[in-house]
Amino acid sequence: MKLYYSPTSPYVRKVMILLHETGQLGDVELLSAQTSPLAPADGLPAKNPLAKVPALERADGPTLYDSRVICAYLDARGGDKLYPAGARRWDTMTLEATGDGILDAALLITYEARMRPEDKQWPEWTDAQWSKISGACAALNTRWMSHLNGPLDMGQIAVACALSYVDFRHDARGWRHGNDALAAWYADFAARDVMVQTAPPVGG
Ligand SMILES: N[C@@H](CCC(=O)N[C@@H](CS)C(=O)NCC(=O)O)C(=O)O
Repeated sequence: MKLYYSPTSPYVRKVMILLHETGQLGDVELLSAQTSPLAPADGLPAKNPLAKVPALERADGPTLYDSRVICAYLDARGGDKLYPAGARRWDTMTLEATGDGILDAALLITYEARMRPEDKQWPEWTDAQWSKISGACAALNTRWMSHLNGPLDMGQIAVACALSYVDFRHDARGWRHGNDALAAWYADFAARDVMVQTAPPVGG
């Protein structure tokens, strides 16, 4: 399999952590694809019509895209380790969607600041994206701590990748404020070997 990859993409990082945790790292070749909405990576749109990473090219089927699809596929291939069975499965998937939603809002803020000409930027819209992130952090802090402190699953990995990305690009906004339990959980989770090994490059 070939994974269209960027070392700074938090969505790619979800896939990399799953590959580590399920022992499948050696089954995937990494293909570097630096892509952005204004400059899609060469060859990527032919694999993923949305021109986004991650995308997973398979020998025995069409290319998969969207990190949630790729993670679910690779977890099934690797022995069903990170999406539990039963009622906890739906909680895990909702938690993963929460992490991805934080990422979607955070990435939009990044793109607004980096790609939109300065005179066309709209602070109210950026603040509205931030309120999704702060609302999601508050919900995690008040309603999800028991799940976050349970056995490792894809929901926790997605949330950790999201919080790490918020630190990476939007540290100054201070997501930890008022979210002590979540901040303490994240400090422990971020110290795991797999999180350290997949961290985005400094200055990336
Ligand atoms: N929902 C997608 C989002 C992927 C995504 O937005 N990736 C970013 C890199 S972090 C990208 O490829 N952006 C290029 C673009 O939006 O054109 C997923 O979970 O895989």
